[in-house]
Amino acid sequence: MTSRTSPSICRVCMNFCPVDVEIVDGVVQRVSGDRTNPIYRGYTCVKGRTQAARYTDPSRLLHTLVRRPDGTYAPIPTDEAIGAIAEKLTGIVDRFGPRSVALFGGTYMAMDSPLNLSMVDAFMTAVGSPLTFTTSTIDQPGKPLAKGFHGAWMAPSQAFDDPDVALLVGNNPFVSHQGRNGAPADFFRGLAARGGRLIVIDPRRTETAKRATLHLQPRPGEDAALLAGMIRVILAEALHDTEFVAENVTGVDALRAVVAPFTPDVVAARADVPAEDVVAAARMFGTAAKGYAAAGTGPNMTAKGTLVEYLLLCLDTLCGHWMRAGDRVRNALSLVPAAIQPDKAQALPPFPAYGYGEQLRVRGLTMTAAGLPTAAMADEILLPGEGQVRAVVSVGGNPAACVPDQLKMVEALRSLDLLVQVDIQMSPTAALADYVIASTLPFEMPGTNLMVDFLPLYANGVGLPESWAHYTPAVVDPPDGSDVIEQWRFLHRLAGRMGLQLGLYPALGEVIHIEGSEPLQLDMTQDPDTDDLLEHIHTGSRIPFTEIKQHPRGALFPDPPVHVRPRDPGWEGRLDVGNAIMLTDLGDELTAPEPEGYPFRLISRRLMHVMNAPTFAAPQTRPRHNPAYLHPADLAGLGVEAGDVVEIRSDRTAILAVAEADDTVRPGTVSISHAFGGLPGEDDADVRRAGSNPGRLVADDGVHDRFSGQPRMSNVPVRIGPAPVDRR
Ligand SMILES: Nc1nc2c(c(=O)[nH]1)N[C@H]1C(S)=C(S)[C@@H](COP(=O)(O)OP(=O)(O)OC[C@H]3O[C@@H](n4cnc5c(=O)[nH]c(N)nc54)[C@H](O)[C@@H]3O)O[C@H]1N2
Ligand SMILES: Nc1nc2c(c(=O)[nH]1)N[C@H]1C(S)=C(S)[C@@H](COP(=O)(O)OP(=O)(O)OC[C@H]3O[C@@H](n4cnc5c(=O)[nH]c(N)nc54)[C@H](O)[C@@H]3O)O[C@H]1N2
Ligand code: SF4
Ligand SMILES: [Mo]
Repeated sequence: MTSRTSPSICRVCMNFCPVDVEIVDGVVQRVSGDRTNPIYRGYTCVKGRTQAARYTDPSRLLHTLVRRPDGTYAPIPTDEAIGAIAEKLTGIVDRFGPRSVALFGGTYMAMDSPLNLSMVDAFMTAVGSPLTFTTSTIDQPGKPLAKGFHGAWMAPSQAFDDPDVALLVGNNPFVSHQGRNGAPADFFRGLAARGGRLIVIDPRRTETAKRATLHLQPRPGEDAALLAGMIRVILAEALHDTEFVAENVTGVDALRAVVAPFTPDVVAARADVPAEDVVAAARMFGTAAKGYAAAGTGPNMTAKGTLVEYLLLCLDTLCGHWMRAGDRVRNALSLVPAAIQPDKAQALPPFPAYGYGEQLRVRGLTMTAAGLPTAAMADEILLPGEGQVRAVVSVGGNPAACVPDQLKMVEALRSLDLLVQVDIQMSPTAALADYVIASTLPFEMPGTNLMVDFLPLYANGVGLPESWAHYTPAVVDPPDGSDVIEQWRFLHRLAGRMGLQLGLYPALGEVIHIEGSEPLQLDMTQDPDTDDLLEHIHTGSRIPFTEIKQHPRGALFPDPPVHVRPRDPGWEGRLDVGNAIMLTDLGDELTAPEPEGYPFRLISRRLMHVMNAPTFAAPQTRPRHNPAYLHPADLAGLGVEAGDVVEIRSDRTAILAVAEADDTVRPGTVSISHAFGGLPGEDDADVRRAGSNPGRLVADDGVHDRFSGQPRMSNVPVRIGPAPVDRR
């Protein structure tokens, strides 16, 4: 028996915890947190700690599969599959044009290797198709979109600058690890130690809300009204940073006029929270010297994500919660190109964040700052005519389970001429695919924490508090006799077989157009060396890749220090808190009609033991299903007991779910996570084992955010009743 322990990076979720991987006879045996780590301090979650089981689970795909005419699957050498896919894709492009090929990129595209994202861009550019859909526009697309309406401060927010107040709206970092990355409790301890305040707005008394100084537990979907109410108090009591506003902000009078009707009483009645709590939250936020506001997925999924994110930016801007000239950026970017480090105390004025680039064929949707609206993907497949999508390549995601309006998406995926799914298991999408490419697992490939380094650029309040960089080599080989491939390498080989030439940009180079950033023309005749490509995509980073590689357990890189520079002479850019489109939408909030006949609101959430879709894991941690959590009083009112199967019905369709009692859930809401269950029509009998898919209850062309196209995936009006007798 040979046994060794290798340091590596957990890549089951985007927290990228440094871990020690114990390997016995070439097989991952045990994963534990690296206790020597100065940032994470040995932190891991249950998913990370139990992931060894993934490497040997009998349901792991070790071979690529091809669907036979009778619908069953047979193993096929990966290279043979790639050859066949190349031939089919080339035929489809020749016949229908490049736009007939779409790519779907899910969460694992961004996770196991930082090469995936660059390779996806290179591949789709070479194919000539603009149709890359990702989860970004069904997640928190309001974040980049709102910056377009508001503008962006060209230095970081005070989120990592020892804030005295944090306002978290529908965000639960204790479970999701979205927020301060690292060990979630550390941030909140630090905040409390400084005498700081935590304000949480969430219809559920979440693990995070339990630590809050003030928890508002409103009706879902009322965040815009609540934030407008807070802004009204801050302006009325002149708690804002008048000096910062005078120098850098425009639109205050317009905002003041539109928030005028959002009095504490009006807001309190709408959201069903105490009026004095709205005032208290505003004062807590407005009087703090330093602070920040951030939303999670919940509010972004209410079809008002752009507006909510805009109002949060307005709150931060009114209170001057942005870093100033001379401030030290403690978490200066280490791995992404240094040229995009925000480090100047000045305002980038508003810019177009939608309405440009690719025009989709439905609902007037276009390219956006958050990417192409994924809610239009099913229509782009189903709608006949010029540009109709005939083939989809899906990497790192599970569109058949995760994209809202599952009924339509599954119909669309079934209708394709070619569906290729890269996966580690027979997910619902794999079960519809013509080819299922068996993917390598994270410890079997090199990687870096590039994506978590990038997070502070994406939004306020996400990322690591210090400059932390980490590279890991592959620490184990794929299982003996297996034939698995990295996601990016699959795309590279596929392009090679299609006769395409790929140009690989450094990280974000293609998206952000960094001056001097040139694509590396890849050798298409042989497999590239992973580390050579990693070195290329980290071109221009503040810390050279070769330096990062010398620290097997990762390292802090405080030097060279980054300080915020003063405003350029003559710079006149201003942030806009009075955008006419946003303020019109806000004004409409007070008159929005309530749907009748649906007494409950279904709200989104995450579960500790899974990363979205259930993946095989150690048997003791694998959840059997995703419960529909209801307040005990609601259960009693429905005449249902915990553990009973209930029917949840929206205006789109109905699903079955297993009810569970939970007094942290606001009465009148049902809190349920997504991506469970099987294919429509096949999973009802199995609900206690396989769980339920709330995305099935959502129509992709119903109530939606008009900029991102994101449908209402939280605050969904539903009726709940006992399941039909034969289904209980
Ligand atoms: N109703 C509703 N719908 C939602 C949401 C919601 O809250 N409610 N949330 C939305 C959000 S925020 C997101 S990001 C999306 C997520 O949507 P997706 O990204 O599509 O979903 P995931 O479950 O993260 O994708 C996981 C896929 O990758 C596979 N996988 C797991 N581990 C690995 C690995 O190590 N390597 C590889 N190659 N594959 C792996 C899994 O088998 C699965 O098929 O869902 C969205 N949909
Ligand atoms: N353990 C675990 N971690 C994960 C994931 C996972 O599936 N499991 N998924 C990952 C992904 S893809 C993402 S995008 C992040 C998401 O990270 P978060 O956004 O922090 O995810 P959640 O924990 O679902 O928190 C959303 C919160 O919004 C609340 N909410 C729902 N509707 C509303 C509303 O109308 N208003 C308000 N104010 N709140 C509302 C819910 O009650 C919930 O507590 O998590 C990531 N991390
Ligand atoms: S928080 Fe995420 S990265 Fe850390 S151990 Fe858990 S799954 Fe892995
Ligand atoms: Mo997400």
